[in-house]
Amino acid sequence: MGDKTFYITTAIHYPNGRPHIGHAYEMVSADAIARFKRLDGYDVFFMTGTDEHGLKIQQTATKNGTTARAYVDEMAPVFRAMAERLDCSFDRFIRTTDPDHYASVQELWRRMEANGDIYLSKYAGWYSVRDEAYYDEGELTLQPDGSRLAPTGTPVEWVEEESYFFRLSAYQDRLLQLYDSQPSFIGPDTRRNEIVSFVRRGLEDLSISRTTFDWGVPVPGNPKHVMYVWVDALTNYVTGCGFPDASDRRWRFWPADVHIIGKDIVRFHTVYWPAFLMSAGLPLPKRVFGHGFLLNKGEKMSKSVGNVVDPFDLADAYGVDQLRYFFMREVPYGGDGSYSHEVIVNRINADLANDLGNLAQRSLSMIAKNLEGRVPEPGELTEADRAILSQADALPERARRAMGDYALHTALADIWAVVAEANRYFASQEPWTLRKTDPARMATVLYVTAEVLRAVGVLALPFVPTAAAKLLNLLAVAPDGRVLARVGEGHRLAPGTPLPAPAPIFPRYVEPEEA
Ligand code: ME8
Repeated sequence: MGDKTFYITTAIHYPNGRPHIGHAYEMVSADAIARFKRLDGYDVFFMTGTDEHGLKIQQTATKNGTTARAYVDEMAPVFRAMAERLDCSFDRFIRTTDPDHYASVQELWRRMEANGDIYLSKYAGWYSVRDEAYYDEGELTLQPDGSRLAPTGTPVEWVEEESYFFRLSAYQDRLLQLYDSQPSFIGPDTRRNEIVSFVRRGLEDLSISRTTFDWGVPVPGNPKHVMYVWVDALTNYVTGCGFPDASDRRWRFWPADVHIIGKDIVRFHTVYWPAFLMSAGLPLPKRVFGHGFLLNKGEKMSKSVGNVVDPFDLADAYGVDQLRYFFMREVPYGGDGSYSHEVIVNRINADLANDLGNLAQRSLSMIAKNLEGRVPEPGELTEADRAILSQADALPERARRAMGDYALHTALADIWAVVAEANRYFASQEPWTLRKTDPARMATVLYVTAEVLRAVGVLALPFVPTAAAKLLNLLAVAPDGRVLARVGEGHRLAPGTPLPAPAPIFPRYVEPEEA
């Protein structure tokens, strides 16, 4: 472990239904970033989890004839199982019902109160139960029947209750100053612009407690109130680092390097969350990155439309690595993308089975058949050899740059560009012809190809962990060689090393009826 730390979180997911493809997408993409940073020598803390309080959960539980507690105890493990099924390397799966979280949120509240930012008043406004948010009159659309809809399309109702308020209005200048002095705080840029103009329009104080239901964290000193679910939810990020215990060994991870969240909750993370932290006197996260939405052939997924795609079914149908690759390669990170069977099959067969799978299979079988299954002894390198090797050697730096901007799709495109180039190299060198005409040259070509595959294998680990590990096994790369620092000239494969028998790493996807 290096001494450079990296703390990355996903949003904590509402377990008021089964996980959907959006949850899977967020988890997998955050996992790839976490794995990439580990590969690059960072001491990484990766946290995901479930957001279990609030009216919506309570209502769903009641509808299911059970208690909120029993309901979340049944659903949270399904989210955890999904993270495990998708090979996500989380270090903690936090639940907002965890006892240490209660202690943490209540302490954050006390600190905000001690700073003079919390006061008791009355709240009256248009509330969407489904969004767990109040909306301004001006944001609503009036329906022909006189009812009103939130901008998200959900119904709102008029609610009046005694409520604690957070003095958000006092933070406008400090927030604008933050966006200005730390331009990378909000990514991608489109999201940043939206937030800056939202905050410029002025901020109202925020109602942060509820008395109309009790499934939440009690307000310290006034347990008639439970905390507004977003105060509770956002605080999970510091709970994970041991807050309020600054002597906890995980506290070294705070402030977070990045919160990975979806575009719909950027406002909560870049307006409310930094204001709460400023009020409590805690350091702010370095970056909040809002990824896009995955749509089902262009349509937003929703339970009412019936097009929610079960991530467990997708993993069974296509394979975990295949699904992960599709998510990260197909959709430019930060933008929206759409899902369809055709596109995913095309990606699996073209990029994985053909480009990488075949190249590995062909070159490694030639080594097995003609070179006693040992890493070949290269002769003098030609211009073509040096060109492809230098492209492979440049991958760590290129990937660091792309991943530094959370351009996961670019990192993958760069890796697969080297795979494509290696295929062209292999085809033009014709090692199968050299076998008869110039076996020494064949050995060099196979050596160079194996070296490129080694670089690709290491670089692909964060994205397709199982298949990449298989490829590195086939190349007899030791565990300590599976890091970015070992890619390149100083650490080439040692000629003569015995290799295991080649085996396919990416099978073609065959339609079940054809199989
Ligand atoms: O918002 N495509 O939970 P959530 C991609 N509990 N991402 C999607 C998506 C889609 N179709 N639909 C949702 C919450 N997401 C809160 C978060 S954090 C302190 C509290 C993303 O279960 C969404 O943007 O509704 C969010 O980042 C995450 O999935 C969880 O959504």
